[in-house]
Amino acid sequence: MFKKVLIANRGEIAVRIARACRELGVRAVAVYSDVDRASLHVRMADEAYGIGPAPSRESYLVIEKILGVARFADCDAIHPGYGFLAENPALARACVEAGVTFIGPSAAAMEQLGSKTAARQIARAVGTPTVPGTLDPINSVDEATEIAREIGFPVILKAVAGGGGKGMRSVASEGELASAWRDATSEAQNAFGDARVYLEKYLERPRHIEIQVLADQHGHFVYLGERECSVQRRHQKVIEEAPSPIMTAELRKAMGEAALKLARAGNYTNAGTVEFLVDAQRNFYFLEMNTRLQVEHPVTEIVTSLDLVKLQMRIAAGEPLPLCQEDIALRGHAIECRIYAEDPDNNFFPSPGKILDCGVPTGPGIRLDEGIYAGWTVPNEYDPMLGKLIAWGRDRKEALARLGRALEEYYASGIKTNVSLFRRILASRDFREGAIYTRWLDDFLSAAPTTENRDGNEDTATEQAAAIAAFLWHTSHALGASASETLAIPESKWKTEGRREQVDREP
Ligand code: MV4
Repeated sequence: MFKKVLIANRGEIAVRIARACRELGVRAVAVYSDVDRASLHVRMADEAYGIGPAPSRESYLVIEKILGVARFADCDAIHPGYGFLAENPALARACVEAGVTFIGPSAAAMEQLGSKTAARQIARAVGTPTVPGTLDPINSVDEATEIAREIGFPVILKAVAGGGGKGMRSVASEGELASAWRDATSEAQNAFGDARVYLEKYLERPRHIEIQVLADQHGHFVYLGERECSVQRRHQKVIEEAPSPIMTAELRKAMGEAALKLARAGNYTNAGTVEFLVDAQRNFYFLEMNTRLQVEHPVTEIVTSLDLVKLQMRIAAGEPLPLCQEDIALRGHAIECRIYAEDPDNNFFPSPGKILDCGVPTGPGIRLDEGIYAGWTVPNEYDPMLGKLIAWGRDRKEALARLGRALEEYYASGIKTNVSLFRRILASRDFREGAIYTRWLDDFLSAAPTTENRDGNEDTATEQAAAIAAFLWHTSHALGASASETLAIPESKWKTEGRREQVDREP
């Protein structure tokens, strides 16, 4: 095992990796930008080094700075986390040259499987199903029309360089193709500097289901079941769960084996995720591969009882996988909420700032992966994710009940958070029934308030009352009051107003 690992990241994932290091008896080295000097990941590490100004282009994204620290601090490995340099083959390559182990796949595997078009070609070659459509970019509207007629409408145009839904247009009929072509190509040009698009059959209301895979350096591959990630807002995941509410043992096996075929063909090593779209008939289609540890890895950890970060480190250190496919058993149900410093009442606008106080949910079946503390200021230079709240239950129903309960215990005052969004989602009939698809949340949020009410959302007054009750609970709890006192109606107008002011700081 390594002696010292550099964590080339910040926030909750850097904290998560530091915890794995601690458990393995490995020293954890943090890096931080000027605005992260007092961040939790720095406090959790054994050593920490400044790497420059707040903008990530001048700090967390500068390979030479990261490797400079690795050399100076005599680290034997680098864990990139997710985002930043995690899927940049240049870092993996620079590590090889510097004699430092990159905790992740090889640069070559990253290039092959991390590229959408290259991965699609590999998928076709090995028989992992892909959405019907072209493999190569299309040169003209006429060519697009011809292909669309062949595969049948509706179709979807996607940017070759695509990501985050940019340069993507669905086309219902031939009459819409020309304008969709103009929109998709110009958006792709603006976003990626690459106007090329390709065409696929458009799937209506598909689910986004991904398979977690692990591969060691000795040719052993396993899949760790799936994660259902259909609840997304503007192509950002909001809630993830394992298992998927629609999964069957047969489908899991078929998708798992399809994912491993792809991983094997790309000589993949370490942890990776294979994304699929799944239609209403449970047909699945390969979408893309993520060659990193993902934000939502905890739901898989919980239902498999495995520690993915420690396994990543063991694999990178050359150890063989300590388990084979038959050893992997799934137990219960886990659901994760991504908690952001953003204002759900103001179009989810980021809400960085100083956290005055925060409440940490605990109790049966609860896990909180956070990178914050009371008194810390959420910087505005980075993604404003504060952490992830994850609930486990013996079944989905119990997991949902625990998640709802833990969300009531969660608060971060001084900033806005998106916690009220989860209360709304958990209260909706569609979500409770698992009737979700990739555009479900966007549809849900743009639906008229009457629809939302019919779906079982609490009205504002109820929600306010609940928030006040939660606040009272915290206040009295801190003072050691009894349960009956916590529900007492405030007797003084001053107290009521004071409490209301506090509550208003919460989402
Ligand atoms: C699709 C699709 C329907 N049919 N492809 C969006 C992001 C990109 N990675 C793939 N995406 C989609 N591709 C076909 N042929 C619907 C989506 C899609 C989506 C996919 C995953 C998660 C959220 C999504 C939200 C809207 C659309």
